[in-house]
Amino acid sequence: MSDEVGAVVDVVAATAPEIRDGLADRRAYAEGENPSGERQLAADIYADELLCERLLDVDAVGSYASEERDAVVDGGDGRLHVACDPLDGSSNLRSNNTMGTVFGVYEAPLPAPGSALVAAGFVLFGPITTMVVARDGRVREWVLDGEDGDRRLLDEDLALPAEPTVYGFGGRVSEWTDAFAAYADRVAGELKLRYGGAMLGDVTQVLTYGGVFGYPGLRDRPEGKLRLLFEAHPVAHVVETAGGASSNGERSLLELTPERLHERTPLFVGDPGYVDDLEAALN
Ligand code: P6P
Repeated sequence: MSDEVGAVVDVVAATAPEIRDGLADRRAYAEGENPSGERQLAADIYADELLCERLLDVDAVGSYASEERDAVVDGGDGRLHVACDPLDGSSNLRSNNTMGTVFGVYEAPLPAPGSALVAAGFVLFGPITTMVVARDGRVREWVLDGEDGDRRLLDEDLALPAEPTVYGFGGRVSEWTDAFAAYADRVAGELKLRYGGAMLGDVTQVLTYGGVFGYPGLRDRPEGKLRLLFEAHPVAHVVETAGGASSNGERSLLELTPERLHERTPLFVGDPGYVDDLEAALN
């Protein structure tokens, strides 16, 4: 990809092997917390520093924001603004399970509306390293198996399977609202549970097998856990481009504009029928 958005994607792809190679020796907690009050692993900080430096080196990138930083980092007058969670699911590092890097490329200053996304995607550190990118109305998937971002195309038009098979819902069941618990109970009677504790792995289950993933608003935390700008917008852009739906319980996540950089939202993505049923169940 030689264009401006392609330059951003190329940087994420080229940085992924270094992030993955740096995981084994960065499993310890660092001193601080991220702006959401969550403890940071050394790996979180390492991934964030690599991506911030490399992405701001792209002329077209005017700013960078991440889940690990309080404020947007200015990078000049480029027209693209990149928001990312450098290592989403890093709590899975101690248990050696999946995690990844998720990013959104906006044509407006951050925090931006979902409608300002021109591309979004994620790298998944699973048994193999893959990357999914949604742009220009299409989702592509690659294996990242070389150094410097070399990649092999796996799927040039990834589409959500029409037949839903799996589901995964975050949060403790005791913290679910009665309305969501009733919906989840129905879904559990129809689909197979696939919940790995890292959004990107769980969303990839849905993209691969069809179904629905969500992290609902909770009794004492109606805004839920996941971040609108860094997690919800990008995965909603990928899943909707792949033919699925997204929701915060009321409307598409892409219709939302965060007022604050680290604003949280309930998040649901996947089969349009199950997403419609969720919105009906919650309202
Ligand atoms: P819980 C990982 O920490 C994360 O941000 C998402 O990747 C994941 O979906 C969620 O939190 C898991 O949260 O409460 O199940 O540990």
